[in-house]
Amino acid sequence: MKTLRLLLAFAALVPAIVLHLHAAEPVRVIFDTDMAEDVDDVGALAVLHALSDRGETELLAVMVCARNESIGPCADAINTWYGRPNIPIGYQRGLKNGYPAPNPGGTPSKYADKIAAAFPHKLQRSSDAPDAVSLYRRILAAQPDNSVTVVSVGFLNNLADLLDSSRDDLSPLNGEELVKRKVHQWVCMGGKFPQGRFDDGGGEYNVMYDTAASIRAIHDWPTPVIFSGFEIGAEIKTGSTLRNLPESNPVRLAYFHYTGLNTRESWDLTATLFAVRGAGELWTLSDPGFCLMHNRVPHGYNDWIRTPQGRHRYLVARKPPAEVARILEELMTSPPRGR
Ligand SMILES: [Ca+2]
Repeated sequence: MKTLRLLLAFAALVPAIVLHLHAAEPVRVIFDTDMAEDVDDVGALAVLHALSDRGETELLAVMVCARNESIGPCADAINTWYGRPNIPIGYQRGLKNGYPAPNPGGTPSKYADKIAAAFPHKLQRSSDAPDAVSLYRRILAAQPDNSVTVVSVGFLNNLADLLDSSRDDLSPLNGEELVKRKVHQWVCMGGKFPQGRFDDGGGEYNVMYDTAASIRAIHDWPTPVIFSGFEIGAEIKTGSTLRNLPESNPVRLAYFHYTGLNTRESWDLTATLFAVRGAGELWTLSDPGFCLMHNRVPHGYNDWIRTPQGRHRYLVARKPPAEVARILEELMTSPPRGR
């Protein structure tokens, strides 16, 4: 009898649980990418579009943090191909020291200009796009409080510049206040955990070049930061199943020019998947701590300090890399809804 009562009580709860699952709001994401030297940015953007098609996320904007006139058009072409031609794109104006530095020509890319040349889009040059900081401010100001997830998969110059921004016509709040009000969390593909240096003493790519920007963004970010460190994406290899897709797919073309359609590490895809779906069964989160950036000439590196007061955590692998890879491959090869 007791069992029956329990069963009846559970049955009464089921509609509420189902309703709750269906009522889950899409995660509002701003995607901040270099999309130049490596190709996993393209895979990550494909994952975001696939998750948008499933109603799990809403892509509010793409911000470009590297210096390269083809990245904006490339991202615009991919967004357009996925049926979202009006996603705003912002372009950096404050990059001090990207890869390879010093290089006035910007970060080279094996694919960005080719994607832009092959697929329809509106934006002709990255620098035709609005300043990323202004676009951040405009979008954040219009969003509900504590609702936005920032996913960065490149250098941290845009985020540092956002924190440095002053009140203006877009918002009466300065950058730090605006982030604190609107950003639920920042998911950062960057750093290496818990040991931040490689054997040669160097740091992780995204945080090491514009070290001053990394220091400002990471140390002063006023809401929780979750790092998907180098070690997470490095184990997860994706991209080879793109060879089964038609050549008319821009994600396939980008990987073709970068890897020859062999696999590539999945740093940016992993951060993006986590940003939308959370840790789920795939990862656990570290204890809280503080990601301390060291400013070493010419490039910096990160360190990890465990402290219960910390606003930072990093992902820890839980499932085998191949299992995560299967999920990512399925998303990055999904055709756009309606195509
Ligand atoms: Ca990247």
